[in-house]
Amino acid sequence: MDKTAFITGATSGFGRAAAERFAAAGWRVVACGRRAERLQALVDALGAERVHAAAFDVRDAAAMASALDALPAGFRGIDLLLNNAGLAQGTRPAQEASLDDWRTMIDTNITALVTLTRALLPTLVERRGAIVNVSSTAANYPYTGGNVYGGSKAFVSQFSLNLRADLHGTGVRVTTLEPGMAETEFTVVRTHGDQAASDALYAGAQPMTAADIAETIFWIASLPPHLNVNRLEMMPVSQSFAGFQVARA
Ligand code: NDP
Ligand code: 8X3
Repeated sequence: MDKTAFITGATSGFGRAAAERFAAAGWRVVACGRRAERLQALVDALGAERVHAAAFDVRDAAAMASALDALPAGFRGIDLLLNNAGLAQGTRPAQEASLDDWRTMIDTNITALVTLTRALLPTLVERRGAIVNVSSTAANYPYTGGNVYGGSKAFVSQFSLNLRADLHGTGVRVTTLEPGMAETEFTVVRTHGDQAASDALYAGAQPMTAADIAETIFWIASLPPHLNVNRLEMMPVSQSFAGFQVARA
């Protein structure tokens, strides 16, 4: 196996599970995130020949550029970009939400994602690689308190489909993955550190796991090169749809 995956958000949740899955299958992995000690733990567990740690904040364009410049020779030919780093911040309705939270989501989920994608596109085109962008069911179904998070993920989904159009004929594959409820650090981050709220949300719900998502991403990346999954929405069996709300006078 002579392939390299560039995985953002590899310190936790989907990204860490994906780093482990791809490394186990013999891929080289560029593992990104801010928590350098967690990236080092991945290197220690999976081997420096398999994993390169790139610690930077995806919102910092200069730090991103430096990390790309500093990639070792064996990790420069990117075959898969997994745009996974992202977050929700807050659950309050828009009229009560924090503008700082909104800006953090836009900077991370949108601006950083397009910045990194633009930087790696020449390599991906050269190598007829693949892009998997992690969106969300929140891109497709509005819910109270979803506001900018849902909007940012709708951007990710639509950007992915438009990338597909622009990359027509290059052989580069693009997928938008739209998961529903999965237990990771997502809700602890969303609630600014409320572990009890996170535990309560997932209790008894049999949510998807990070390993479920990683396996799906690995499947997408391992399909024959003439196949493209455009968008893939997934949920745990325990989750489905609810109706519209009605305000009564
Ligand atoms: P986690 O909180 O477990 O992981 C998020 C990852 O994103 C971490 O590795 C974190 O790294 C990284 N990250 C966040 N902000 C930054 C930043 N500014 N710079 C660099 N890295 C950053 O959550 P998930 O694994 O669940 O989330 C992964 C993706 O999946 C997100 O885009 C999320 O929106 C999406 N998603 C999650 C669902 C869920 O139910 N869990 C469902 C649908 C989509 P670090 O903090 O070390 O920088
Ligand atoms: C995460 C799923 O429903 O919390 O993207 O928005 S949800």
